[in-house]
Amino acid sequence: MDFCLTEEQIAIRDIARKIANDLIIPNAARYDLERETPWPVIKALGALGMMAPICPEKYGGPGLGYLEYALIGEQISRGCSGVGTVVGAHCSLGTNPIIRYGSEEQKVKYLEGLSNGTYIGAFALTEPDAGSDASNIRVLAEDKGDHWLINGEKQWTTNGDIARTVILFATVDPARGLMGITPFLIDTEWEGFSTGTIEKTMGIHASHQVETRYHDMKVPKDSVLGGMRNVGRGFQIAMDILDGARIGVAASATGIMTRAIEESVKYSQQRVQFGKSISKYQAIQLKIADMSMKANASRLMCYYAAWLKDQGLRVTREAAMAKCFASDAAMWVANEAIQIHGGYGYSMDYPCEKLLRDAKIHQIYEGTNEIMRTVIARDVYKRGLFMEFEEIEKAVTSLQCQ
Ligand code: COS
Repeated sequence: MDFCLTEEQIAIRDIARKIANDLIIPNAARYDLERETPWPVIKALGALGMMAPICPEKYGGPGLGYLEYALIGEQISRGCSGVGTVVGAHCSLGTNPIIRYGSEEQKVKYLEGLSNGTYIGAFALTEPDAGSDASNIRVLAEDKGDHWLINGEKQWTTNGDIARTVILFATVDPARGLMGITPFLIDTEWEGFSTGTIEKTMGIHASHQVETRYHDMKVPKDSVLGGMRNVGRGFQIAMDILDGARIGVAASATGIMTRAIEESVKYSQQRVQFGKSISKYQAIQLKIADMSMKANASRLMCYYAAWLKDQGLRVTREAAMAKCFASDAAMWVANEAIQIHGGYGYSMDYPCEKLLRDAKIHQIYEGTNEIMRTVIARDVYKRGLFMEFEEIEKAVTSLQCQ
């Protein structure tokens, strides 16, 4: 067991940390207030290949793994998790499906632009009646022989208004249920695509969630992600992609906690009450200790899930655990940070109230934490709790032997 990051991983984390300090933190309050898309950050990350670290070198990316993605995502969200959501949705939901399932033509056409931030990617799964019940999709893709005709609307599409590509999940036949769901790679420049207004969300204002609309949209036959063999495989593909995205949510929540602790340590050392710095009081120290424990546990769970994914293993349980634990912890930690700051914590002049507003969505998006607990419990019933270590060991050994 080796918990050390490599020199390269440390360097990547430190570059992301510097971008957060220099470019994100000084502008985060404005992004929040103005609901502004953080283009300068996207540009800077894109120039370093950090918009999609998991994109293979062959297609213009840096060819890194999920661990590096988590290291970067954590730092970005430490700066502002609205920015973290733009990047996370783009990378793990918008780009990863093309990397994992796209055809060679689709990869060649879009991955380089997605990796360097010229293109932004989005993922459209959710509909009014298909939220947690992701299989209940109504957007219809009719096979018209030489093309598909797509009609319907998606909700809550993060990056929908700035995206060049959308991974759209539609049904080719509602009667086929789960087996009709099909992934499409939609170019938003194609006719028939439009977006609705930006949702007035509680937090993560730098990222936009919009309705994406597909109206009499004629799309080429080969716009099925990965080609015709994936007709009817959309649900499995969406679930697989969400496993990876949940690692990103855990990383983002960990970044929120890190920032909350940094701010709380700084403030408590400066704030003097009853003749001494409040950091000298046990009431504050106990909070700092509990906040740090939760952040560390979350970080370990996140990196572990990322490491497993980089071994090529299915991480459904581990990603759900990391996402659920870290997002619940982030809510708790951000709340404690406000408490340490007292009245100032409640003020928009300090970063803590934003951390709490931003933390909340982490318990909801990429699957609610109720769904995460369902996924975890089902897996424990199916495979047992301690089986996993043996299974992982066997799987990793067999991968190493290949
Ligand atoms: N990876 C790969 N395949 C998966 C998978 C995963 N993580 N999870 C499920 N599948 C596949 C399997 O093939 C499964 O068949 P088997 O039973 O043979 O393995 C099939 O999909 C059906 O899965 P399941 O029976 O678990 O589906 P359910 O409808 O019962 O439950 C839940 C699915 C509720 C867990 C799922 O709908 C879900 O995660 N919902 C939340 C959706 C979400 O996160 N929405 C937010 C999107 S924000 S962009």
